[in-house]
Amino acid sequence: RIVIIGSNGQIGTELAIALRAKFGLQQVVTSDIREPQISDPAGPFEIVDVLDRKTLHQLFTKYHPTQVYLLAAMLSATGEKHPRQAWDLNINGLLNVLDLSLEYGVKKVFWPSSIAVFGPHSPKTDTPQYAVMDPNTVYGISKLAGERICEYYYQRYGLDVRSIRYPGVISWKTAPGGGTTDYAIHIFHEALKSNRYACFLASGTTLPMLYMDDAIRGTLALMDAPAEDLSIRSSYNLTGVSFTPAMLANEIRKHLPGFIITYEENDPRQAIADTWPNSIDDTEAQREWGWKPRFNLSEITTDMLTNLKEKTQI
Ligand code: VAH
Repeated sequence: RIVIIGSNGQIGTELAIALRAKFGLQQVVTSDIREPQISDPAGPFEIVDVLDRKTLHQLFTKYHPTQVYLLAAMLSATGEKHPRQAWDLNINGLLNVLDLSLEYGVKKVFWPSSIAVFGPHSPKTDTPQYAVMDPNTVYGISKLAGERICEYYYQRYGLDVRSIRYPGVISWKTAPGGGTTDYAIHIFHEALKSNRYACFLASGTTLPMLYMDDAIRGTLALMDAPAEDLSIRSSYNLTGVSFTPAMLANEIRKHLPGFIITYEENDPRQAIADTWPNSIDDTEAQREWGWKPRFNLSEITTDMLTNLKEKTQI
């Protein structure tokens, strides 16, 4: 059995769909702190608080998972509003899952990191796998610490835990999860609704992004790779395409002429975005497990608008 903890989130939701398509509906157990909103083809679901070791124990005892995907976390913007809760959830949730995965002999564990592990003194362009990392958001600090803990559990205990430093992930199936890159999702909803969008990041803010289809395909490719091929047990750099809000608006305008974007000043998320890389070097992922993105900015824009149009017309 495969268990996904945090299956209601933006990435968890789509990992559940992909893993159920691959392994079968009943082979994948989803779990989150509350019932899911979207009525996904229901496989087994459990209410689980990743900070409550008792219910977590019950989950592992009931299903004896061979793989565990931990997607429960508090993201960058929300984390700055609730720093202690973000640290607690992101770190103690991870430690609980790593400890129980060891105790129950789980074969493989997946845990998401983020480009948020890089900070103001990290190289901005083509940020390499190994670099100065001085994150100054609680989210980024917790993800950097989490990477160190994952590598430790691999080296000290032999736990096969694997991880990806996701850039901003763009998708249409779920609402975004309180991150700094959420503008790149909101913009599509607003464009279709009112043909205008007030962007909380400045027009020239370049950030590395990844389409959800690529993110899911890359995650499954990493999890399928032979363990001996993997040299990185902290977390792999990964990226799709880098762009600015202005570039995205221009792409949207090709589909929705007259689309207007305005820019709000002084949103706290700007200060977060300014500490992150403009672009990422993901050579190791390409070389060690064949990573290659498929969606460029034009294809992301077309796919988002097409699917959101259909979704809102249902
Ligand atoms: C966030 N979407 O904005 C997440 C992600 C790199 C961005 O970590 O916090």
